[in-house]
Amino acid sequence: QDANEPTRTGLSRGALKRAVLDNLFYVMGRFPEVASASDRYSAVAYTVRDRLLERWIRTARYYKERNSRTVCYLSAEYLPGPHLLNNMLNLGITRTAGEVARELGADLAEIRETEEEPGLGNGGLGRLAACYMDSLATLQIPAIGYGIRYEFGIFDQVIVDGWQVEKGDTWLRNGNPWEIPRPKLTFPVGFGGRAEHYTDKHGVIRRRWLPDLMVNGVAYDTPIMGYGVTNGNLLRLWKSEAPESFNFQAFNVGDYYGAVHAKIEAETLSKVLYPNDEPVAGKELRLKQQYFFVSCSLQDMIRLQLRNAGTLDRFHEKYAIQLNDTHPALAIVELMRLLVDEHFMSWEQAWEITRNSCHFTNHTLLPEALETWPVALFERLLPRHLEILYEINRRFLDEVRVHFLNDEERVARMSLIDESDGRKVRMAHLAAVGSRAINGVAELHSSLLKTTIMRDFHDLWPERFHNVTNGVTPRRFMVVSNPPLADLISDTCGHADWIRDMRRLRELEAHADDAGLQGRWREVKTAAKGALSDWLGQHTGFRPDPETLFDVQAKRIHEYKRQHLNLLHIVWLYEHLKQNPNAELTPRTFIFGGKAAPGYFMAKLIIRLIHAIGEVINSDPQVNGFLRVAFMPDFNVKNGQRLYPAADLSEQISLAGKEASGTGNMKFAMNGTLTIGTLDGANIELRDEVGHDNFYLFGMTAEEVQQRQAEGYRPWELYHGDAQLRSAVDLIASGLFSHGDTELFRPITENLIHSDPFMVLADFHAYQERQQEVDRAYRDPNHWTRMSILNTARIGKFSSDRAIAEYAKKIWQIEPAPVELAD
Ligand code: 26M
Repeated sequence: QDANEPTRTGLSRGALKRAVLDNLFYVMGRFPEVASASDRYSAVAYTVRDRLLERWIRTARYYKERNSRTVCYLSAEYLPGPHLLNNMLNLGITRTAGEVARELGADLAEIRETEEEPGLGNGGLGRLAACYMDSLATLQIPAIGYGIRYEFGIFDQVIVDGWQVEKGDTWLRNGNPWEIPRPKLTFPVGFGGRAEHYTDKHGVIRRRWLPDLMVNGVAYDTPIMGYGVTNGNLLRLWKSEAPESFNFQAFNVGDYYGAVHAKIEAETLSKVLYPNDEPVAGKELRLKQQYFFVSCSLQDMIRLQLRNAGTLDRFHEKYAIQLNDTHPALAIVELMRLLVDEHFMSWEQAWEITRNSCHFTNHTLLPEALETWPVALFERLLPRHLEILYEINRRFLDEVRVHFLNDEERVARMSLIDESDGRKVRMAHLAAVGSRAINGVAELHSSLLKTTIMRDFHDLWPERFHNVTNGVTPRRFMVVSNPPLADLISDTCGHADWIRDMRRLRELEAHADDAGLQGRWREVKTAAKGALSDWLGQHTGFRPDPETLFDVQAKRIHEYKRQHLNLLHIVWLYEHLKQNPNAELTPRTFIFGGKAAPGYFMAKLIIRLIHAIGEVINSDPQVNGFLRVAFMPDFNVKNGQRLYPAADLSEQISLAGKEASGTGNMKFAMNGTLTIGTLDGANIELRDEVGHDNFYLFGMTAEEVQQRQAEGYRPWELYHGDAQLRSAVDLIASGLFSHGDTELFRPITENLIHSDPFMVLADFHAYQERQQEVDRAYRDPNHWTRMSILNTARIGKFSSDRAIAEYAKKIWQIEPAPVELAD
């Protein structure tokens, strides 16, 4: 029967095996004997891809026939992680594929390792976009994710002498089996030039833009399949290219060099991802990237709507555009320009459509992370857009004046233009004015939005404000990254429906005290720790002991996330152990992971300090039975998948009020990791869900932080007043960790003592106390395992399926469109 199955679509062992051999020969041009690991990977990937295509194309046809309302998720970043195993899971062929690999003398684990992940994002925001694409498909909601096909994604991090060194990411080196180029789907995007008046054929005076540079955006499509459904959505990323005509123009006037130069300029646009998780002032190329992908995406939507409806009058009924932070906020101005200038719509109607199409998610309250663009730069690159922005602002400020009589200060505060220090466009204000709905990403964050950076907007339009607490996909972060745990859960619950309905994990609760489950639960955790240890041993030379408590902090390195609070505690523990060699202490391995923005001096120095402390502690036989420090280089989606299953304790220790949500907290807890954390972001809701007894809370509340700062925060008083804290800081300053160099870490210690903007010293004592409680609790395995099981059992709320269902209902008003697979 297997022999009769079609080679390109069959899911049986026989069909899969034939397909892999076929692809190895006809796509990669290799006999099995001479195939490289990369050839084998590609052959398997093409085999899986073929099987997605039927579903994917069927979905596209079905959505088109139904003319379904469609979510357009606009994001400058996506971090999907490796596709292969996720797609196998969605097709339900993971097991068969493993068998086929074995029969062919290959190993699925090795094939899986060979995949390069698309690192098209920095961290939380990009990974959230990928989780949402997964859930949109699984919930059968028609959606297109629009973004940029960066040729170079986030850098690879290597550690040299304890310092971060950035290596260029070459993810496309061996080709990308998951994408399909669509050269016919190309849109022109203009830059620079000027705007002018002209008289149209009806004698009406209109305005138009005459750009002086044109770039093409070419679509590259990647299928995003749902779990256990036929639906497959579309991730459409734009690559920039020079228009063909450009060459000839310049060639005719003899400027060959100029033509080549222009071509290179055009291709630069989608070359590289900015590796910062906050804006760097006035980077022209970044603004170009944003406009480039926004313009291509809107032109694509308009094309589809004109093809289906013949008019743009109901554009907003067809599309729900979601702006992932302000990076795509130019969509508001560009949609106005396209409707008014190019499709000759009245301003009023165009504004009605624009404002009813767009929705804005904010991801940060940090003032330094709010995007602004110098008006002069904006005008030079997008002169017509600046005019439109001014007109939007003029009408908006009139509305403000009518609503709040005699309050010109408020008008100045709310203006789309910041006039205070060189004129700047405020992108968050633009996003707010042009959107139907504005949301934060956790309860605390959404409520702080209303009282801080968006306060005036909340006064004006309270009904536009929402909260949608972030979520993450259990497919990737449980089933794909931790199969033994997934199997154990399914076994215990008697079904695998929890993968689609995470609230059903609650069924585990009844078994939390069951000795049999506890034993198996611990075995799964210990095996994951062993696997992580092996990996770390191979990649760093230090193999942690899986018997120790694995205490993990993995996220971008940032002062507000307070990796240095963790370090101060480690240094304190070290001193404590040296002074009390017989102290009763649970053996622990502190594991860090995370990249620093290449230009963020303090973050890079924190990485150096982690290594410095690790070097001294790990080679001190006096403490080695109890204390070790490891750093996992190149924290990315793939490496995260190794980390989450292996952690006993997850560090979520940002200063309250600073972390919008955090999503690592959820990924760890799903895998039975306990959290030590502050009342920040989604930690608050996570603690409420898993139970206050199963969460290690410490630190000031956001309100206390505000009060403390208003009173005047004086870290040096804390430093002088607390002997343990002082000696921990002093030990770093003493040069112990830097071969006697007392200068190296001074920027960190001085900053803590004299400024401490993220109040590390204020929370130190509470943190240390709570860590002692962790230490004691871990020594009671049954109690610890019970808490671990309860964390997983009660984590259901943080599935991205719940988050997307909330967006669908509260924000987008969109219904599922289930696709049937043909019989
Ligand atoms: C902007 C302009 C120029 C260059 C880079 C940027 C930029 C890129 C990424 C700014 C911010 C970026 O990401 C911010 C981010 O990842 N925020 C995180 O979003 C998560 C998902 O909502 C939250 O869970 C985190 O709390 C939040 O820090």
